[in-house]
This record gives sequence, structure tokens and C-alpha cells, in this order.
Amino acid sequence: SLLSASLLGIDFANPLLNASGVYCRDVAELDALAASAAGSLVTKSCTLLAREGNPEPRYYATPLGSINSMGLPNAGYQYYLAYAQQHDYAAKPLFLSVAGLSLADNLTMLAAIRAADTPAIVELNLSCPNVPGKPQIGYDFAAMTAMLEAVTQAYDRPFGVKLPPYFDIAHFDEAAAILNRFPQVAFVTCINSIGNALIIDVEAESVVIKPKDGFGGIGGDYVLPTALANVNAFYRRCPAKQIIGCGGVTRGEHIFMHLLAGASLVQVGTALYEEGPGIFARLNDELAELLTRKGYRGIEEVRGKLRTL
Ligand code: RRO
Repeated sequence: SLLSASLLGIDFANPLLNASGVYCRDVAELDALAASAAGSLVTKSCTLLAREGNPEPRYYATPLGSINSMGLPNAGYQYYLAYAQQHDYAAKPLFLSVAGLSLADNLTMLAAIRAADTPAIVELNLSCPNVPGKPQIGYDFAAMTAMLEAVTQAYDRPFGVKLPPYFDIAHFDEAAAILNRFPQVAFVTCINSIGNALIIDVEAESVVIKPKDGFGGIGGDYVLPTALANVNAFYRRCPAKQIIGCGGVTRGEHIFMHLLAGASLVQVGTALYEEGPGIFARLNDELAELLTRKGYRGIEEVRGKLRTL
């Protein structure tokens, strides 16, 4: 039907899901996403052991978006794997986001996930900007290559990677060439937050979050053009992979833009944090109305159809 979507040969009622990290840290939040109008859901990026994360305040919203330095607070991978083992996959697909603090930790988690043999789809987070002393792997092409070499040898199912935003054509070229060496990397999620930005409160003459002297990852309206460029850059360069768009979605027309740029699914972060899971019904309605007004009968008629001048 009109909003039906597909990734890795799996059917989705619609292209929408949460961005990992938002509304997905515990069973209550995950159940609310499962019960929402979202077509699928993804768990909070997990580590081997549970983490408290960075000190609060660690998230702050402005009229144009958000800044966060959560620091990977999560219940540990076994908690999310247990959730994956009881999830109703007939209702909607589930993604498991994995963000080990080392290559060895990722291999340990992926071995356990593989052994559990659930239908959950892995999204390997190569782009957390907020753990002090842990640089984003996606910005270190040698480390990214080594990670994918090891992970693809130890884990034998298709999976995806969550990338940081890139800002240079040479970096799009190099990142895509690395990913294209690994057919098992079946999808690419663009983008994680724009890392290590700074929001300043003029009246207080202060930063707005406590960790890292106020530095954090940006989401929301601020990041939409960067997200669209990254979606389209990887869509053009990785013809054998699918793209999940993430960044700057607050209305149906933003989903349409991500689809035009090449996205197969679209994630919602800051706007979900601000509006709650009811946002998915609104966004689906807005997207359906836009598609109908333009005479489209399905989102596959839109995907990648961006015109150039
Ligand atoms: O937990 C976080 O601070 C966090 C993560 Br793991 C990430 O991938 N992206 C982000 O904006 N925050």
C-alpha cells in the first residue's frame, strides 16, 4: 500500500522508526514504540556492560533542534537481546543497535546476538560522538576498516552501520569505497548527530549541557541538509546497499526529502524526543497526504528520484 517499505527483503508497514538513543532505553519505552504507528523500532546503542552515561543535564532542546552528550547510557547488551527474544516480529521488525567501546566488545556482543538467533537486525554504531577518550570510528578510516574486517569474519548475517556525517567529497568517496568492500554491510544509516558542537545560552552566558564543557551532538532542523547530503552521497556510491535516513525530520515533507535522496527507511530523533511516540501517526498522515497530492502510489516510486539541474 501507499506507505509500505522494504529493507533486506523484509516488509515494513511504513518507513518510520526512532533514531537509536531516543525513546528506546528500557522496556517501557520500547513497548511504547512497538505500540506506536512506527513501522519498526531500534534499541538504544548497547555496550557489553550497563552504563550510567554522562552527568546531567546532558540533553537540551532549542527551537531549531537539540544538543546531547548522553555518553551511551544503556542497560547492557543482554537486556536488549532479551527484549529481542520476546519481541513480536509479526507486528513490526526490530533493530538492535550495537556500540561496543572496543572491537573486542563488539565481537563478544555480536557472537551472543548471533547465537540467540532472533530476527532482529543489527545496526552497528560507528559514530557515537560523546564518550570521552573514544573517537568516532567512522572518522578513522583505518579503524573502520579493521572493525568491519573483524566483524564480518565473526558475524555471518547482513547488518548495517550507523555513520557520522561527512563534510567533504573525498571523505564520501573513501568511506563508501571501504563499505563497498563488505557486501555483508547491507544498509547504511546516515547520519548520527553532528558531533562536538556548542550551544550557548545568552542570558546565562553559559553552555547548556554539563558533560565535555558543553560540547555535544546536534540533531533536529540544524542537521537536515547535512543528513540529506549524506543519504544521497551514499545512495549514489553504494548501489548494492540500502540507505536509512536520519536527521532533521519534523514533518512529512522531510521524510519525502529523505526518500528522494535515496532512503528506504527514515528515523526520527530530536522530534520524537520532543513530541513522543504519537509523532509517528502524525508523520505517516502528513507523508500519505503529500504522496497522494503528488499522485504517487508508493514510496518506491519516490526513492532516489531526486532531480539535478
Ligand atoms: O549516547 C550518546 O551520547 C549518543 C550516541 Br551512543 C550516539 O551514537 N549519538 C548521539 O548523539 N549520542
